Amino acid sequence: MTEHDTRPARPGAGLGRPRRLGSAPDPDLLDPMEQVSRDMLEEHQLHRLKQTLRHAYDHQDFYRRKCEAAGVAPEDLRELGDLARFPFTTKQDLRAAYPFGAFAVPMDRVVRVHASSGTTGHSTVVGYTRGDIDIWSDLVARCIRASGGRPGDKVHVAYGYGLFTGGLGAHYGAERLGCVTIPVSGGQTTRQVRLIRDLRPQTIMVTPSYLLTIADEFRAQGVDPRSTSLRTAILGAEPWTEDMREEIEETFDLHAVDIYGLSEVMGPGVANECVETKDGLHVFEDHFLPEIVEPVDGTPLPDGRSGELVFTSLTKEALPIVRYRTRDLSRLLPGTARPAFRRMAKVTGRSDDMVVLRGVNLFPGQVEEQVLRIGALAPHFQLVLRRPRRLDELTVRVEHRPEATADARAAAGGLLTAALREHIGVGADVEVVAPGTLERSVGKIRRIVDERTG
Ligand code: DLL
Repeated sequence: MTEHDTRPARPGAGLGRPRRLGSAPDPDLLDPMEQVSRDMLEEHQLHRLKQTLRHAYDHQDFYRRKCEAAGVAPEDLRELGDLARFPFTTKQDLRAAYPFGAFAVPMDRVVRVHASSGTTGHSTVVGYTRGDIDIWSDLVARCIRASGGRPGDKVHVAYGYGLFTGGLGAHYGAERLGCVTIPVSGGQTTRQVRLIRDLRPQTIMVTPSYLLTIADEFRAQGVDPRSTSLRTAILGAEPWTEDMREEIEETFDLHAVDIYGLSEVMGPGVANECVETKDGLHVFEDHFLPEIVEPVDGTPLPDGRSGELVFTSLTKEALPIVRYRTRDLSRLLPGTARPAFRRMAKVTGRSDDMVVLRGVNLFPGQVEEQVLRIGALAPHFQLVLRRPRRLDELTVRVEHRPEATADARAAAGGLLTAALREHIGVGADVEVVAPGTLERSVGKIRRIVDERTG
């Protein structure tokens, strides 16, 4: 690093904890909108929100019909709080409009489509005008910079390229920031490792679960992952916990920073953590208005309360989206490193990934926390659901670390069962299996294996 280099230092480098965090970027590096006052931001939001509602109402049939049924029209919005009177948009609305029915511009203005990674039924197709791609690129550039990346850095993109928004979204943002963009996509893990060793990127953009797969491959090749050139990992597209952050930072000696987004709202770059605080993700509120609602009945909840995230786009042209129900669970907090933008707490899970076991609600992230607190266990686990006799049963299948002693391995299962009971209140069987037994992720990981029948 040179004297003028504003990139954050590596976190550990033998310093031990507490981790030395990077410093805030030079204000000259920030977008003007990242530095405005909250009042000025809200003025912008109101102006843009009025435009978005008008655009959606005039050009999105399904949304106009919903507004008519609810008895509201764009002119009813006078202040930001009036948004709560407008109907939600749901995944079902977008599915019913498949493939292009939700587009609000003529097809000759659409320059790109992506599709959501829907696990059930039709996926949803989303579209972008040239202007949308431009703003998306700016926002992902903002994310990389907030994570510690700087123009001239090499960025290894291991999110999948294709209909998934991860690869191309990251790619355009890295180019926009002026980085040397390495478009690797997901998979071919041996090659990922070779490219990291040979091209020496400073930044990697990848799902946290796939980064663990890459770490295994480094070790398999006899290379310590801490010895690589990587100093920043921009991780998202799936939930991951603070314990996982610690695991990954320790494994690679880098800063692990959270990036959030979803295709229906844009793709990656709706919110991102700032490396100097790593305290939740600043929502880019000049382009997206976040709300938290009660997941069952949709009642708006105040900042600080946990519930389902809802987003309204403020500048999108091809697919404006009003009050989109994400099913992601989080809460809104005041801004820190970017004071005007509120933060969203790390997503704890999706309401569709919630397992209800004898009345107790459980998310894979809660199991992840407990697994990672037991030294002998590796961060590779699955939740297997079965229904042997009318009642659901959960088995946590988890790998032990290769270096764990026989005694530690023997004790680990019991420790995890006890921790799950004590901290989450569920009774689960634990099967400790050998390293490399469980399926590895090359993108978004599947944590829940549902073997229930009937
Ligand atoms: O996953 C966009 C993305 C790509 C985000 C790369 C970040 C990095 P979809 O395939 O539409 O888009 O899936 C969106 O993924 O509703 C969340 O459930 C989950 N998700 C995305 N980012 C995070 C995150 C992309 N940082 C769905 N933490 C969202 C937790 C996340 N969950």
